[in-house]
Amino acid sequence: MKPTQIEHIGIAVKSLSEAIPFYERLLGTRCYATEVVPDQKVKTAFFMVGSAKIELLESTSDDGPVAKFIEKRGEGFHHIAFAVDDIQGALSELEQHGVQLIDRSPRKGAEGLVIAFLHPKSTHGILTELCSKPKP
Ligand code: CMX
Repeated sequence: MKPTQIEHIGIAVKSLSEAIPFYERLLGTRCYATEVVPDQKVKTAFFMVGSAKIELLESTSDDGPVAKFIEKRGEGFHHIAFAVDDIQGALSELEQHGVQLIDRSPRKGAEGLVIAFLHPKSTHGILTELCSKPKP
């Protein structure tokens, strides 16, 4: 697999309404989109930084992955997402090399992308997301 770029960096926050104005000042740019992703039990907010994005994540449910993460570790760096051309091919290749997949096939993520996660226990501690434009 060869990612084409860092698509985004995910940051878990308790409150988007508090975090968005802070990141708008820090990055000198407006949040250009917010979106609820029901599959992931999160509400997201996006900022462009060069060609990559910062994605703030607020949990929409007490039992969602981001709520559990904040309860255990507090707010902070949550995941890195790489853009790939062929997400299913990348997942198969990684699985063959012993990487533990959270998603064996892609599912719907924010911004119309298809996404899949690799378990942090098999990626040196970093929750890793692959994302790709859906095939027409
Ligand atoms: N980064 C690094 N480690 C993480 C982590 C993260 N984001 N989230 C959990 N972990 C660690 C925990 O600290 C824990 O480690 P220890 O065993 O050493 O304590 C271990 O992984 C297991 O964590 P857990 O709290 O018991 O939670 P689960 O096993 O139930 O779930 C995970 C962990 C990663 C499988 C789950 O959070 C998941 O499926 N994540 C992918 C989906 C997701 O995060 N979606 C939200 C964002 C979506 C978006 O970008 O749109």
